[in-house]
Amino acid sequence: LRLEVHLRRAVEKRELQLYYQPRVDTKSGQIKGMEALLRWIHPEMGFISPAKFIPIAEETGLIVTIGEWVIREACEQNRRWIDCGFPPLRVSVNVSGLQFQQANFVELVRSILEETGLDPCYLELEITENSMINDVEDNIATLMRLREMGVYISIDDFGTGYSSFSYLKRFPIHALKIDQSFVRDVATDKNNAAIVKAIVQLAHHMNVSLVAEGVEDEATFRFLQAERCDEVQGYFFSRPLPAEEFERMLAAGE
Ligand code: G
Ligand code: G
Ligand code: MN
Ligand code: NA
Repeated sequence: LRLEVHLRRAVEKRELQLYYQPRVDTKSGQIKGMEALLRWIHPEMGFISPAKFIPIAEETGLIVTIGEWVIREACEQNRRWIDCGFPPLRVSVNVSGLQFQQANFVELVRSILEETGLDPCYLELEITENSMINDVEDNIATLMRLREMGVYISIDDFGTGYSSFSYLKRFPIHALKIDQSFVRDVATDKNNAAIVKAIVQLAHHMNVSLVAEGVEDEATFRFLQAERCDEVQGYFFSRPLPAEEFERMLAAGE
């Protein structure tokens, strides 16, 4: 409960930061976009993992305010990078279920895009399967409106949730992000290899991109390349970086 009190102040006190991790095109090796990942650096307690504070933010409803800050910050930063003359990239942000279910969510995204002047095609929202299985009809309508706006949508942690194919076929999405637990050891674990191969095929037959997260070594990357996974993300390419470091990496790559 103490953590909750600290978390309430964290937004006002600017203790939250976004780190950025590149999403790499499997074929060309080029950076195609970046995932914004929330970090909390508390003056006394130090670094607090999102795995620890996101669940508290969800229980207390604080995630709605925090999530709004995340989208705005990611859009502002991305707009700055485009204004600097870097080749435009898409930034993806994690949206929690509670945030996605807010009645004004679509209008919030629209107003943030207007305020920041970011073209909607440079924003992607990552939503987990579990966030969408209640009120499926409403959620599909929300996804449709976001899609019509030009925003990209992906399903995060794919394969770990409770959704079924009957929902999946109706979700108007651009990408599936296969969960790290299937990607890890894919080069040596037969079951993971079978699952990843099947999901690549599933994604492609459904006309959506497949993104593999948690790529930590070259063998895993080679496997995903051979299986024609579209994008890869993980420590093998880069850890999530503070904005200034991410910018240095972009500048070095030019
Ligand atoms: O970056 P890291 O692996 O430590 O993140 C741990 C968890 O926190 C992941 O499940 C990730 O999706 C989640 N997370 C990171 N940033 C955000 C965010 O901005 N919003 C939400 N809702 N979840 C986030
Ligand atoms: O749930 P989500 O997929 O949004 O969470 C992504 C989390 O995975 C982030 O916390 C990020 O820091 C972490 N991450 C990113 N790349 C790797 C990786 O290669 N290995 C591991 N173990 N974690 C990673
Ligand atoms: Mn994610
Ligand atoms: Na994920």
